[in-house]
Amino acid sequence: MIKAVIFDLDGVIVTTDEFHYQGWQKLANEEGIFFNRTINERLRGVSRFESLEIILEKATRTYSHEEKAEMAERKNNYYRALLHTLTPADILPGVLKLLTGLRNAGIKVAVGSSSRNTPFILEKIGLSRSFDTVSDGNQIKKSKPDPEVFLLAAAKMQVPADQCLVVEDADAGVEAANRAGMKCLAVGSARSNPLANMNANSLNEVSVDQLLNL
Ligand code: B16
Ligand code: MG
Repeated sequence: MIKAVIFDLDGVIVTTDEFHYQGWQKLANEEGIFFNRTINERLRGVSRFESLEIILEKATRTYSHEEKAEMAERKNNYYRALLHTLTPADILPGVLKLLTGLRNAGIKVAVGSSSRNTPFILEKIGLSRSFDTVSDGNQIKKSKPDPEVFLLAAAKMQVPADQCLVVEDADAGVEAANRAGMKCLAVGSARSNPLANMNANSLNEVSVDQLLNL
């Protein structure tokens, strides 16, 4: 029986995934490092520093820790400039309907995101007060596919892991949900992931009843 639903943020609640791509592409261009949308798919759900390490696999020289820190910060500045354009109109289709339906059914709702920008994004889209708890990149040591971010959300809600459902758009996030012992709905980029209990293109296609009966 599902008692809580934990929503990933980037790619599930809002399309910040495109902004991440644009920020990394700009940085890679400046550094002369090959980067494209296929490589970008590997960055979904993983932390900023781990994302940079994936991008640097294509670099032709090594970078010092200081250089890496500067590059991660530069990308984050590009990304945050784009985040300033966010409004509630950027919430993905189906999200608000599900949040309302879950709350009406007495189900707890949380955010479980690797992003350190989570509080800022939630504020920009007007959802800062819409969740029982927020677990994000500022509060964890290991990012997805480690289950830490979801286990923290469950602990804060005081709901056992096997009564939680995770909604994810990243293969790393689906793996994290599995490792947490939680059910998982995979959407968007993870819509074909066979490890999920349910797959959908968009949350628009999903009803509260379907989620609660997983
Ligand atoms: P930041 P999620 C993740 O968010 C993104 O999918 C991933 O691409 C990003 O590197 C990570 O957040 C860290 O983001 O640089 O803002 O701390 O999908 O877990 O909501
Ligand atoms: Mg995501």
